[in-house]
Amino acid sequence: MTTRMMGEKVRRVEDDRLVTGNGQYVDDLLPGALEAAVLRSPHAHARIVDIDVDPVLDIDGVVAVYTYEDLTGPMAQPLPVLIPHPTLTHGRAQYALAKDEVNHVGEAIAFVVARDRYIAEDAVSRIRVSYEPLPPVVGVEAARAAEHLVHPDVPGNVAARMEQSVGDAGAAIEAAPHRLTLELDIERSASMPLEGRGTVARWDTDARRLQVWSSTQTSTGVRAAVAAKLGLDLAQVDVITPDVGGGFGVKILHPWPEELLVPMAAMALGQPVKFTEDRREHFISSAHERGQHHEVEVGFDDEGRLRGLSVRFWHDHGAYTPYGLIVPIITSTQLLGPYKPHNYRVVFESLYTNTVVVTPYRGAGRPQGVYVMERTMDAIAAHLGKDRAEVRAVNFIQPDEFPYDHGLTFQDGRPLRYDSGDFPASLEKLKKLIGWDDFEAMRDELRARGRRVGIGLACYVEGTGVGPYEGAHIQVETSGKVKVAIGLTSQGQGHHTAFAQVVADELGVPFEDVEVVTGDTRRMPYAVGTFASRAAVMSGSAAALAARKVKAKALRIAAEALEASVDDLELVDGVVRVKGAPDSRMELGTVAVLSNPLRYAFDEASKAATQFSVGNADRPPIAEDDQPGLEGADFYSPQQSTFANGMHAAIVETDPDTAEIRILRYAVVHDCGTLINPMIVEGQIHGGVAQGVGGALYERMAYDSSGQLLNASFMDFLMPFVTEVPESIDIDHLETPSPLNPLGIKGAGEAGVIPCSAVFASAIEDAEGLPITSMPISPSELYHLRLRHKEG
Ligand code: MCN
Repeated sequence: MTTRMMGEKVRRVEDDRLVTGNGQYVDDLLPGALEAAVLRSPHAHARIVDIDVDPVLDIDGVVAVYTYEDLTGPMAQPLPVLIPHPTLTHGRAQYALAKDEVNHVGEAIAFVVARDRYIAEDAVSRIRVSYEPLPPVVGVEAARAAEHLVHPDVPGNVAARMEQSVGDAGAAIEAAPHRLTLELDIERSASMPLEGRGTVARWDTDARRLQVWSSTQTSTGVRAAVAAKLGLDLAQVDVITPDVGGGFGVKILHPWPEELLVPMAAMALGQPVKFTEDRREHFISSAHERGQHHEVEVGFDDEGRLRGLSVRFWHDHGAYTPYGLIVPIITSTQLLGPYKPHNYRVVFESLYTNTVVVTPYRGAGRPQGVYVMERTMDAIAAHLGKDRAEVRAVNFIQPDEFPYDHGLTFQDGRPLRYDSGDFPASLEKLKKLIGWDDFEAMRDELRARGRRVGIGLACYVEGTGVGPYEGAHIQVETSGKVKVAIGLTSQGQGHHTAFAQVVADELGVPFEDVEVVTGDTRRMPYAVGTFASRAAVMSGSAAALAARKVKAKALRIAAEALEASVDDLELVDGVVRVKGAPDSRMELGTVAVLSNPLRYAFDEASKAATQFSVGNADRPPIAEDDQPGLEGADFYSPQQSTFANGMHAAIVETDPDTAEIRILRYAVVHDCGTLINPMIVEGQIHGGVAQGVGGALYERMAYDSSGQLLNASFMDFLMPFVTEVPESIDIDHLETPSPLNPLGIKGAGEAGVIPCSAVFASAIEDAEGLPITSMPISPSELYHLRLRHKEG
C-alpha cells in the first residue's frame, strides 16, 4: 500500500539547504559584476531644474551614469499602469528615472554603474541636482483638502472614484430599527522581506541573449517587461529566479525601475551589472499599503441582523497607480466577508499623495475591509448588548446557500461568487478552541483582581487562486525520477514540497523521486506568478492535470510492452503493474526509456551502453498520436476565484499602568478546502499572524508634513520580535473543498494576516472598555487613548 501524500504533514524539502546557509540569492550570483547605485529624490515634491553628472564621470571606477536624458525608446516612456479599470480616469505612472519632476522622497533620478558598490554610492553623492520644491501632499486629509495637487492635471488629487451597490442601502438603513455610524482609520505599513529587491543581468553579445536573475514573485512578468522596454523579442530574454528571501507582495508583477535599468546597462556596457536594494531604499522606494480612512453607516434589527450597510472610504494611493485600483477594489468587494448585508453601498476615492506608491501587500486591501466589517459587527453587538459571536452568526451565509452571489462585480467585471464554506461550523470550532463561552467568567474574576483581559474575534473571506492560468511541465527521466517545472516563483511558501506531494499522488511515484523547479522561464515560459494566494489552486491544479496526462501516456506505453490492456494496469510507487499479477510489471524509468525511439540499450553487467537502436524494431511503438518522451504539460485556467475563509480569536491583557499589550492566546480556524500539506498551511498562518501582529500593534509609516519618512530603518520602524508574537497559535482546519478545481483547493498564503487588526481591536476594546477606531494601536497610543477618555 502506498502512502497518500496529499494531506500529509510532510517536512519541507527546501529548508535544510536554506537554514544551513546554502541558499543562493541574487546578490550571491555573478560575483565581480559591475554594481549599481541609485540617486533618489530627497524631496517629496519638486521640479527638477538641472542635473549635473560631470563631477562623477572622472571618478576612477565609475563606468556609466544614466539620467532620464539617456533613456531611449520604450524606456523613455512611463512604466505601465497594470490592471486598468474603467473608473481609473487619472492613472499615473512613474518613469524609470524621473523626467522633470519627483513625486516622493526616494524616487529614482540617476543610475550609476561602477566597479563596486562603494564607488557607485560615492558617485551618487556627487551628482548635483537643482530642484524647485513644490508643496507636498501628505496623508488622506491633505489629499482630500486638495489645497495642493500632486499631479497638476488631476483635479482634487482623485485618481479614481468608484461606487457599487446592491439593493438600496440608504433606504434600508433609514428604515432599520437601529442605526450606527463609525469612523475607522488604518495606517500605512509595508512588506519587509529579509531580502530586498535585487537584479543581476548579463548580455551575450554573440548570441544576442539577455539573462536576468531577479528576486521577484514573477519571472515571466520581469521577462515580459524587460523585453518590451528594451525592444527585445521575448525569446531573447531568460529570467531566472533563484532563492527569494520573502516578497509579501512587493515583488509582484509591476516592474521596478531597477529591474529594467540593470539589464539596460548590461546590454549597453556588455558586462554583467547588479543592483541590490538596501533597507532604507526598501522603505522609501519600493511600496507601502493599508492607509485608508473609512466612514460607515449601518442599519440593523433587534437581533443584530444587517438591514443595510453603507461604506465610504478614501485610499491613500501614494504618488502613482502602478496596479490601478486593485487594492481599494479588493477592500470594497471583500469587506462583506461571510455576511449577508442585503443592501450594500460602497464608494471609494483613490487619492494621490506625495508618498511611496501603493502596491498589494500580503492581504491586499482585505485587512482594511475586514477591520471595517468586524468593527461594525462589534459595534452592533455593543449597541444591542449581545454576544459578539452571536451577532456574527445571525448574519452568516448558510452552507446550503453556496454558490453565493453578493451581486457585486470584481476587478475584471466578473461576479463576486463564493464557491464553498461552512461559516457556522467554523465559528463553533473557533469558540471551542479559544474557550469563548467560558471567557466571561474568567475576565470578571481577573478584573476583580485588577487585571485587564479581553477577548476578540474576527471573520473573513478571501478570494484566492485568481486566474488567468498557470502551467506545469512534467518529465519522467529514464532513472524514474520525475522533474516538475512550475512557471511561478517561490519566496518561502514551500512549493517544492507541496507540488511534489500533488505529483507523487497523481502520477503514482514516491515523493522522494519528484523534484520541483520554479521560476525559470527557460523551463516554463508561460506563467503568471506568485501572488493572491494562487499557487496552490493554480499550479497545484496544473500539476495534477499534467501528472494525469503523463500517467495516461505511461500506461499506454506500458500496456503495449506488457501486452495488457490499459484498464488492467495501475501505476503505484513508480511501477506499472498488471492488477492482480504482481510479476507482470515495469519500472516507470523503463517506460521512459521505451518512450524514446532513439536509444541505447544498457547492459547491466558491463554497465555500458551496448546496443543502439533507431525505430521500433525491438520495442512497442508509441501510439501514432503520441509524441516521444515520457513528459507532458498542462495548464489550468479557472472560471473564477475560489474563496477561502477563516476566523481568528485572541485573548489579550493590557497593563493598567504602562498600557503594554500582551497576547495571552491566539486561535485560528481556517478553511482552504482540500489541504495539500497542513504543516505548510500552518506555517503560512503562523507567518501571517506574526505579520498581522506587527500591523495591528506596531508598524506604521511615520511621515512628517513635508513628506519625509521619519522611521525608514529597523531602528525606528517597529516590527514584532519573537517576544511579541503569540507563543503558540492554536489552529484547526475545516475542509470544504472548492468545486471549481480538480483537487478542491482554496488558497492559504495570506490568510494569517487578514483579520489581525480586527481581532486585536476587538480584544483590546473588550479589555479596556474604550472604542478602538484607529490601527495600529501601540502601547503609547493606548496610553494616550486612556488619557483622552479620562479628560473627555
Ligand atoms: N497550501 C496547501 N493546501 C492548500 C492551500 C495552500 O498545502 N489548500 C500550501 C501551498 O501548496 C503553498 C502554501 O500553502 O505551499 C501557500 O499557498 P497559496 O495559498 O497558494 O499561496 P501562494 O503559494 O500563491 O503564495 C502567495 C502568498 C502571498 S499572496 C503572499 S503576499 C505571501 C505568502 O503567500 N508571501 C510570502 N506567503 C509567504 N510566505 C513566505 N515565506 N514568504 C512570502 O513572501
